[in-house]
Amino acid sequence: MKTLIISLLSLISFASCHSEPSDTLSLKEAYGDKFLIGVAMNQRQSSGLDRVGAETVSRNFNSIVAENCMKSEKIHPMENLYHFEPADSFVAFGEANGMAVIGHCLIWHSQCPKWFFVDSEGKRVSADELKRRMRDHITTVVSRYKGRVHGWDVVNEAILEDGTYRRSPFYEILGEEFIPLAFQYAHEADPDAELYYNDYNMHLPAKREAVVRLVNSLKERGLRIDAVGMQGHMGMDYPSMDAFERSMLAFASAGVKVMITEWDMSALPTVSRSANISDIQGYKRALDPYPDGLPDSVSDVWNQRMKAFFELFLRHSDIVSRVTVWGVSDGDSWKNDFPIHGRTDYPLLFDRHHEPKPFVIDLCDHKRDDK
Ligand code: 9MR
Repeated sequence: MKTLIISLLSLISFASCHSEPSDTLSLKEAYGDKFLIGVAMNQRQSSGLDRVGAETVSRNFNSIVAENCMKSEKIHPMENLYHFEPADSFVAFGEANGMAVIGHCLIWHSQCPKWFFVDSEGKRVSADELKRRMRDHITTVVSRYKGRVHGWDVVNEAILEDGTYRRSPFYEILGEEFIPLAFQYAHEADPDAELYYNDYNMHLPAKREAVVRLVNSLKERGLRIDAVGMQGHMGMDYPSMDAFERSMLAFASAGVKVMITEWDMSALPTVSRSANISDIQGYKRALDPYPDGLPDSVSDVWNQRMKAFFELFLRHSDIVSRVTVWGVSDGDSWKNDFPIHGRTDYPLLFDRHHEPKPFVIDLCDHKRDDK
């Protein structure tokens, strides 16, 4: 019943949202020749339940990435059980729309099921056993979509802000070696697929340098790595454009392409919990200041900053191969639940009615006038 109601609501808003033809270029029409214009899809969109969302994707983007359905916890919840259906429909959606399909992600400490690291008695597995499990997982998933997935986030978020390795179970059991092994297994399973290292806060100098060292060491071993994914989770006051650009250039100098992989910009102020932790209600209000809409003054600053970053990516289109936003419309964003559940954020390119934000219209109109 719930599904039926959602479908009917989707149909109604689909009709109202798309009744008027527009002469505005879509993002992929305007900038698809510079780099891939991608978006993360959730399961409701790729399965067709959210038809409005799916339509916004097919109209505006030429690349998709799975927001959750290919993560190990979802696709491989138990050692002898794979759950492929959502990932199958995600890949099929991309193929049906002629898009570059991106797999996210093969090895990540988060959203990784517990069974991965323990034996039947609950004891930590040996290095050899973890290698066997990694190989099985990567080979099974990558082979299933061989020739259909354009590129994989092979390892996600393995390096900390200070440039050291994250103490994840992968690292604790295998040491640094788990990263080259993951790239080797992925390449063996689909030699034609592009392979990426993906991480956040990549503008920080120590992290930048560590990722450059990682790229160099993979290349020295003769392993394939095509690009570094810079997750673009931004705020109104971070990162500085200068530091972000410096990392883009550093990665390109190491001989890989740069991808802006998870772009979104919170429009809400950055709030420190330490300010007054006894005032819980005040803290919540500070974290959710615009539940009924973004004030124009804030929206203007947000749009200018997003536009400036997009122009930065365009200026470096010789080294940038993809720009992917992390969600379709504001209502879909993980930011509405972080750092507290149920707040109202405005971080994406399309608003809650699937209308493009002013800076997107601006960029596309500008391009149309050029044509
Ligand atoms: O957007 C994703 C959200 O729906 C999930 O609940 C969350 C679970 O960790 O992961 C989010 O996506 C993350 C991505 O996979 C890796 N980089 C950080 C993203 C935001 O947390």
